[in-house]
Amino acid sequence: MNNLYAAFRAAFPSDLSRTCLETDKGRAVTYAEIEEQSGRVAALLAKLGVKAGERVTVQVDKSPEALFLYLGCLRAGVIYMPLNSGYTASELDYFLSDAKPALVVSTRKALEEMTVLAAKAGCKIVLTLDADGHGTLTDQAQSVAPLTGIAETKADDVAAMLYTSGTTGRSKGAMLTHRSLIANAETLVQAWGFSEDDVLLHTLPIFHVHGLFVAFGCALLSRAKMLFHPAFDADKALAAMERATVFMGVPTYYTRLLASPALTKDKVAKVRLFVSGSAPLLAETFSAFHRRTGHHILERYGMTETGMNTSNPLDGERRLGTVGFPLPGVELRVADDDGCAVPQGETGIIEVRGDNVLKGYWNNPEKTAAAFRPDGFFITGDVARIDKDGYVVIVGRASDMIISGGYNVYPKEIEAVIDTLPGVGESAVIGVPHPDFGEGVVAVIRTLPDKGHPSEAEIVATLKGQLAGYKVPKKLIFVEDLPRNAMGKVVKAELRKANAALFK
Ligand code: MCA
Ligand code: AMP
Repeated sequence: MNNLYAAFRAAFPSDLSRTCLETDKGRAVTYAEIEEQSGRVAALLAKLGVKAGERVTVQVDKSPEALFLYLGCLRAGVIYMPLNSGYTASELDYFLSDAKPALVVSTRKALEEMTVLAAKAGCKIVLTLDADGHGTLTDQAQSVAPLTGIAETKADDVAAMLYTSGTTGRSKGAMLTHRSLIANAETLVQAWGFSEDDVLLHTLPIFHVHGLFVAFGCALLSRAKMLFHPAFDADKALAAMERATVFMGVPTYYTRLLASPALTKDKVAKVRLFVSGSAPLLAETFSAFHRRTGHHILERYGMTETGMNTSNPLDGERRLGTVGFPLPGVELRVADDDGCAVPQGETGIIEVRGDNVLKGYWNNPEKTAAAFRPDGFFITGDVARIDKDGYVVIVGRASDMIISGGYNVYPKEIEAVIDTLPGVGESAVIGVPHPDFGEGVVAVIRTLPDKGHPSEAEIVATLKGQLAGYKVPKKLIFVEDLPRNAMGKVVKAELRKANAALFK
């Protein structure tokens, strides 16, 4: 089976009138509806002239219709390219001009702005889709007869493209094939024991790997029912938890659940599995969650480029501070700078190889070549060691990337905006421990003497105009000098240490 949708459809129950997902408003979406509506989207794409291998760029809110769109693209063999709904016009401008989509789907509110940006990137068709499922996409899809088949894609064809940044600023489109997405989802269904008796509480955004390929993929491949929430809200999640058997989230979800007195053993009596990932789970969260609920959260590790690489075991010890073992089908080594495995227990960079790994970066053979070793291992940039029992322990990152509430933040992007402001000499953006987001973004700004500089509020306003909200520093610190090493380079480690208690 070479098309991800074909793999999903093969797992559908024989009775298509069964509920596949239920929204927080009580709307039930059946497998028959999934089949029909994704078929309508696929037929509409053909009618609009969007061909296999072309990109459909999507910046919409979470809804069942957004899933129909994703599945319709798979069925048509068209590349699905979801974008974080928080991205601003200047961020979108880059993604569109790089990806050159044949079709863009946006909210009605963003239509005017998106039409201009799309046209600039050579794309003439912009359709709309709102959180309530309405929009020109839905209207037009209802006017065509649904496609009943599935495009004959090859395993190596790109199913989705997700943008992700390296250390050096500009995002790159990670091309994920049908084969990688099928392989990784099938592995996770096995590893985590998913079955049609499961009820997955789905509160993650669906523009990233975690919510789209891991959570949704596991549910569709196993016929598990989904309780589908538009976003994570601790109170609403807890109210729904009584009916769930599996929950997945980033560490912030767990700290927010713990902050509520409503999280009790009784509340989670039906849950068999809690999964965490996308950012390090703190030991105190793991332990507090166990004390409160009796559950050891299962921590796993992955990346946009690779899907999931390692997982703590479903049965067996889920070891605190580790991300478990390489998943079946994933070869993993901890290597030195030359790509040679270091002895067990020593620290190096995680490299992985397997069907799960991306095909390459869109339109970027140099970055693709630099990301792989000659023997096909992909260099993740995550610093780790393997403990004596084989558990992988992540100890850091090769880049100074920050992970805030499960979203990656690249300091360079923020520094580039701040450094252009009057009266600013230079800025250094760092991540420091934050009780809610895991890491909180902080900008340390060296101001120029006697020049005057914009106020904190003005700088924040400028940043918000250009960057998604989660990237905007939670705190700005003005200094006369930044700590430097002998080469004159700012020593961020020192800044992180000095500000470690900022949010405590
Ligand atoms: C929202 N805000 C944030 C974040 N999210 N600030 C810092 N970090 C964040 N993550 C800001 C907004 O800009 C806004 O700022 C204010 O918080 C309120 O926004 P709202 O949307 O209401 O926030 P929220 O609902 O509290 O959202 C926090 C959240 C959300 C629930 C933790 O960020 C979230 O769902 N994160 C999950 C991310 C995720 O799925 N990651 C997986 C990536 P202002 O008020 O100033 O405007 S996939 C991945 O990493 C790999 C493959 C893997 O291993 O999974
Ligand atoms: P992204 O580029 O959004 O896919 O983020 C992937 C990065 O998130 C990885 O390279 C890791 O640095 C980090 N990550 C994901 N899961 C974990 C985890 N369980 N523990 C620590 N870091 C993680």
